[in-house]
Order: sequence, then C-alpha cells, then structure tokens
Amino acid sequence: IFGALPPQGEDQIIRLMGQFRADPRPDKVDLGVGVYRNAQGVTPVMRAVQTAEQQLLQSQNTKAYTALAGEQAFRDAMADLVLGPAQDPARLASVATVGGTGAVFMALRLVTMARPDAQVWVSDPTWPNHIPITQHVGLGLKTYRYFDAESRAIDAAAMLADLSQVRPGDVVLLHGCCHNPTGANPQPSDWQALATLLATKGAVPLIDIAYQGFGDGLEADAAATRLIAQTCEEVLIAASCSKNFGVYRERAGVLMVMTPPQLRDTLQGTLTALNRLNYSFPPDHGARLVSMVLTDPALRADWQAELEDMRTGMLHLRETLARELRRLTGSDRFGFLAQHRGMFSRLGATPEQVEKLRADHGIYMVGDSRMNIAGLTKANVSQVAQAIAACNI
Ligand code: PLP
Ligand code: TYF
Repeated sequence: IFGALPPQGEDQIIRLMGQFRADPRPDKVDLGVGVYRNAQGVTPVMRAVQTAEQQLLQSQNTKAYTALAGEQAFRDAMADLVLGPAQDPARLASVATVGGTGAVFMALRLVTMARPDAQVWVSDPTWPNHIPITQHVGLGLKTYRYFDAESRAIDAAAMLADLSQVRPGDVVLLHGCCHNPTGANPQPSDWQALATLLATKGAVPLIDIAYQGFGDGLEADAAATRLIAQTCEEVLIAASCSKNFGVYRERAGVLMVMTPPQLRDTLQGTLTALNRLNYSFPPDHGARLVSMVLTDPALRADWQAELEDMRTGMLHLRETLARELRRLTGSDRFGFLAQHRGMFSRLGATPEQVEKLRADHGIYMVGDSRMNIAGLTKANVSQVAQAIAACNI
C-alpha cells in the first residue's frame, strides 16, 4: 500500500538546523530556527521551571493517567495568563494539547467537524506549518495580504480589504503577538478594526499565540487576543508554552474555545473527544510545570523576571543591530529592526542574498530572510551587521 505515498515537502527551518550543525566554520552564526538563546548561545531551562521540576521529582508519587482534557489547574492557569480579565468561564472550553502545534491542529480538526466547507485565511506570509496543517485536515486555504515589503511594516489597509471578503463561518488565523516570520504586528487601532470586521462578518478568529511575553510584555502581548475574545462570539485560541516557559521538548500547549454559553458544554465534550480520538491523554509533565510556576507566587515572580530579562535582551539586540547598520550604511532603512517585536524579523533580502550570507559569511537565516534575533549576541552582532551591509540588502 505504501508505494502510493507521495514524497512530503521538507520543513525548511528544520532542514536549516541540520545544515548549520554540519558547517565546520567556528564563527558561524545561527539565526535560523525559532528557539530562544541567551548571551552564551544556550537555550536555558528557566530557573522557576527548574525549581518546579525539582519539587515535582520530590513530590510526584504516581505517573498514572490524569484527565483526557488535561489537568484543570493547567487549563485554568493558562486561561488566566492568556485571557486575564477577558475570561468568561461560561463561554470557555479548553483542552491541553501537544504543544502549540497540537493546539492549532486540534482547532482546525474541530472546524472540519463543525463546518467542513469553511475556508482558513492565513497571513501572507505566515508560520510555514499553518498551510500544510490546513491542507492536511482538508480545509480550503485563502491568504490575506499582511506585510509591506518596502517598509517592512504591516499593510493594514490591504489586510482589512482582503478580510472583508471572508464568508460567515470562515476561519481567520491571526498571530496574537510577535508575528512569525515577519516581526511586524498590527497597531492597537488595526486590531480594533480587525475585531470589528470579523465580528460583523461572522468569521471565526483562530489566534495562534506562541510568544506571549517576548514582545511588549505579558499583558501587552495578550491585549489583542483579549480584545478579540470580547468582541467575537466564537473564537479559537491556540497557546504554546514552548517559548515563554522554555519547555520546547515537553510539548505543552492549550486550545481554548470561546463560544456562546449554551454551546459551552458541547464544545468541552467535543474537545475532550478530540484528544481521546487522537492520542487519549495529552502530555502532562510540561503542563504540570507550567501550572506549578503560574500558581506559586514565588515561582511566578521569578519566571516573570527571567522572561522580562529575555524580552528586554532581545529588544536591546534589535536596537544594537539597527544602530550598527545605520552607522555602516549611513541610512535609516534598517530602522524596522527596532520596531519589530518578538524573536523574528524579516530582513527583506532576496534568496540569493540569504545564500550569500550563508556561503560567504556563515550567517544562517531562513530562505525568506527571517532572522532569529535571539541568535545575535554582543560578540556577533557587528559581524552580522557588516555581512548584511556587505550584501547590499
Ligand atoms: N505557532 C507559531 C506561530 C510558532 O512560531 C510556533 C513555533 O514553535 C508554534 C505555533 C508551535 O509551537 P510548539 O513548539 O509549542 O508546537
Ligand atoms: O518558526 C520556528 O522556527 C519555530 C520552531 O515545524 C518550529 O516555530 C519550526 C518548524 C516546525 C516546528 C517548530
């Protein structure tokens, strides 16, 4: 039977990881895969997560199954973190998932059960996984304009014009903050216009929030999600704990669905069934660490402090790179680097220039010229700036 299987496209980001590892040059710089790294180039286990893990090792006396929907404490803590004052238990159903990717997948699977002819609108560009997952579950795909290649900011008018064509029941995938891959984000007034448009059209926002705390802070980064949760009747929220808790390989995430109160119990039952049908119980270890950190005041304070240091460190690297490029090029055209938020910026280089950066300078970024700002360090930032300037981007 397997002879009929077509070859699968490779994930370009994962492919780049292997290419970087195989490069023997000692001064190579990895601005590829979206993993946070500190000044030493290390992706640390966060302090509070490490403490929680030690506590868990001491106190956990069983690894028996937990709950199909995941632990209530985890789902409550995540609803609190993401939705804050916008949460409404009467409207909220949720399940723990296999990371943020699992939450996106489950959200789209849910849509196929509810509305198989819904179209999913994704930003051009978007996180490359969004497109094959949409196709894999069998939903139609549409793109909306998002990024202005000239200014490297968003083109809000084009985005709103394209999204004015959504049909009722269509799904609009939005990055809650820190857009991947561009780093360019809507202004608060754009979010307001977007929320109103989607509510008026009867479209269902699917908010993918994978970087809360990496942009302007935990509360500011959740503001758009909260606004939309309060404006639209039906909302899907896929939240990842991978980045902001540094628990990438534990696979912790949550899917939250906001719905009218009379549908809430049906949604909770459907989400729980989706977990059971796909893999029964969701992974527990990472989710448990997250809920321990969020509910213990001392651990939470320490986590927030470390996350804030990570965020401000990345902002500082953005400013340093923009400043270096201003000095080297005598122009302000890289000012967008300091305006963007999150772990990524799309530099706006051609594929040939990206290849030249890799081949001649040992600087690795994704082919669309997405760079991971957390891959910069005090030691390599001027090397990177010089290479970018030398490539006449
Ligand atoms: N969504 C976006 C926009 C991402 O950048 C990522 C990155 O990892 C994810 C979802 C998935 O996160 P996870 O590793 O938790 O599956
Ligand atoms: O965009 C990134 O680099 C991260 C990591 O299939 C990632 O989101 C990349 C590809 C993938 C899963 C995670």
